[in-house]
Amino acid sequence: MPLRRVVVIAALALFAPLAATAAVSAAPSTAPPPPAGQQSNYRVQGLLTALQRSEVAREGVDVLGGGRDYLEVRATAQQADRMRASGLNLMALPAAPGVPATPGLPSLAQAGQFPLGYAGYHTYAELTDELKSVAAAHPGQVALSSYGRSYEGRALPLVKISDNVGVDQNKPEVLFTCGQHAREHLTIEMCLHIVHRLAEGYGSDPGITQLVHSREIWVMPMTNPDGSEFDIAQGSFAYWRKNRQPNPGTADIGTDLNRNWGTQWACCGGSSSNPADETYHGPGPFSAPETAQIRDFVNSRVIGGREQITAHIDFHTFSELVLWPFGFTTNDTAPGLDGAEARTFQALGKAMAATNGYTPEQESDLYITDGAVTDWMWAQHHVWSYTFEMYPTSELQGGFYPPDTEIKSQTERNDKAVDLLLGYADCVPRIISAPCST
Ligand code: 0X9
Ligand code: ZN
Repeated sequence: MPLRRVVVIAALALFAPLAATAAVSAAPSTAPPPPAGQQSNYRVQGLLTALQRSEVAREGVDVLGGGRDYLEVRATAQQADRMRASGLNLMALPAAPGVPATPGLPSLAQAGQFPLGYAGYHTYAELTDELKSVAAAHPGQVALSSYGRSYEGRALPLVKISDNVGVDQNKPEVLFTCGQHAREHLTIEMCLHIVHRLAEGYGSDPGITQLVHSREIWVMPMTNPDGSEFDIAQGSFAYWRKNRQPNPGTADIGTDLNRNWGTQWACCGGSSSNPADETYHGPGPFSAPETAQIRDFVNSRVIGGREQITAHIDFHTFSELVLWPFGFTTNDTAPGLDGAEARTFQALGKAMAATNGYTPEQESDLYITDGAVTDWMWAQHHVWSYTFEMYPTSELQGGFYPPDTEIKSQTERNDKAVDLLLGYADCVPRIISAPCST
């Protein structure tokens, strides 16, 4: 019990620093746009197996999204030529709106703001302001704090939602994380939508009231704020994915946060050791402050030897998928993930996908990843951890940059899936009538 108290007080104490740093952290990255210069988008068609898709992902090209028989990639002309020469079927795709075909083109948007047609998306400052308002409007249910600071010093926002939010109660805890990848702005809106919906539904919607009453819910709405801000720093989108941590000895910036986690880090060809690549895994596990501090927070929720967080969704875009561990192996089971656990992951994954129309599959069915968050959450803490790849399914529908008119429908689209995860959080194996385990 004393330990629980300490954790709550520590979290609440960080509220003030977040408020205080909102203005300071408005200092944006002023670096020039990344050398995305000669890159274009392509659909690589006829990739029928996970092995084929994993091989393309290992080419060093920037994988944007994909499905059962294709990947969409961002590649230089030379990379495209090489892929075509190796027999791959490439179709050129138009750039998403708001993304200048030629870097350096004047942009209609103000630096540091979203371009025309995207004003409904939230910058870091807009997000933190809005979170403060929600917390102020619902002081009994919503608490805003910070779980640390990004590489560039921005406070990393943390929202707790529960019926008696100031007290650490003994209830199943659920975590939602958004924005590990900078350019996936729709995911920030997803986490913000979760906060609004749970805060505003409490006391009026019986289902939400019950969920907020019976759970402690943590939301990390912008886990890579330096990257998210950099992506809009020039007034048009930069296609930025990684964090903004320099790589000593190179001119290359950034680590792919979703390759930097400590389970099977860099094990299996599902990430890159080249700092220039989009899937650079960093010099070591948790080398990025942004992943290390999520790890520390999740570790801090071990109370009495038991991880309090039981379920987790890490939101990404795009491809409309519900994915579960492991990503580092194409086997359904592995040491630490037995048959009943795999069936549980599948059952809840499929049930959630049935509510939003996404495709459910194991992470590695898309392509192999190592050092991804969901593998760590499960292997380290037995958190039932899912990746959602949100709208759309293709660059042709805007890729990472759908217009803001899509925000409402595409975030609401996940309401039932979010509720299902919250509802099962006390005993996820119940979904296959298996005993509740740790
Ligand atoms: O590559 C990723 O980290 C995620 N896709 S994204 O386009 N948003 O970057 C997918 C992670 C899920 N894991 C696997 N597909 N193995
Ligand atoms: Zn992503």
